[in-house]
Amino acid sequence: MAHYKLYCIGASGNSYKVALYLNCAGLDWEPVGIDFAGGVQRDATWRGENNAMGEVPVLEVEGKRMSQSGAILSWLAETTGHFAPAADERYEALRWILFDNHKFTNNHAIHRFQKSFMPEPAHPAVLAFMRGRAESSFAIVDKHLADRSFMLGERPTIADFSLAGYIYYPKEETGFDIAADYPAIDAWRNRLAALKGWKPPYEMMPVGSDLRIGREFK
Ligand SMILES: N[C@@H](CCC(=O)N[C@@H](CS)C(=O)NCC(=O)O)C(=O)O
Repeated sequence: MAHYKLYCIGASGNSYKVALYLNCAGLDWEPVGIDFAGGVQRDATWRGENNAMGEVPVLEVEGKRMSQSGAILSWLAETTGHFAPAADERYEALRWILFDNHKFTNNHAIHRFQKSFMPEPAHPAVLAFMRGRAESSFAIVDKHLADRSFMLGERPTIADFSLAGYIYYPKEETGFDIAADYPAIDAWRNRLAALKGWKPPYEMMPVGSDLRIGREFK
């Protein structure tokens, strides 16, 4: 049995942040799928045993389970040393991880879900609102990356893994053409994709139920 078990599904970019870190760090881990489309994460027993917040990713190590990709990445960096920010970069890493969770990942992920995974098409005004929010956070990150290789400078850290959650899903699924519209994000994601251990999300986590069957999401 692997040392780290990651409860996840292939379509979960929040899970991919942790999966990508574990693989690029060369750690002994395995993905464990959950029946997300069947709604297991809403079940009281699942929440009691895994995550009271009803979300993946959940990382299990030595019998302990933890959630929130930003907290998991911070803990992994602290306990393994891989991709850890330097002591004087820790709050800068936290600052970008918070921005990522609140805006960069969140708007992109919700827009993708509404666009591609709902049983009924979302109202165009809802999609346009989410798209505008995502575009604005993309522009901020694109500008930031225009004159540096990675989020904190010249080497990859957990901040990069956090922001990388959704940037490799197919453009037909996300509705964003990063290669065409955000050149600095595109160059950055290619630098990350050159790391040993990189794989795209559905190959990294070929587990769990498929979101595309289109069950209700609450
Ligand atoms: N901020 C959380 C977000 C986790 C999250 O939203 N996970 C989604 C899958 S990508 C989920 O489990 N959603 C279930 C729900 O919201 O009910 C993290 O970074 O771990």
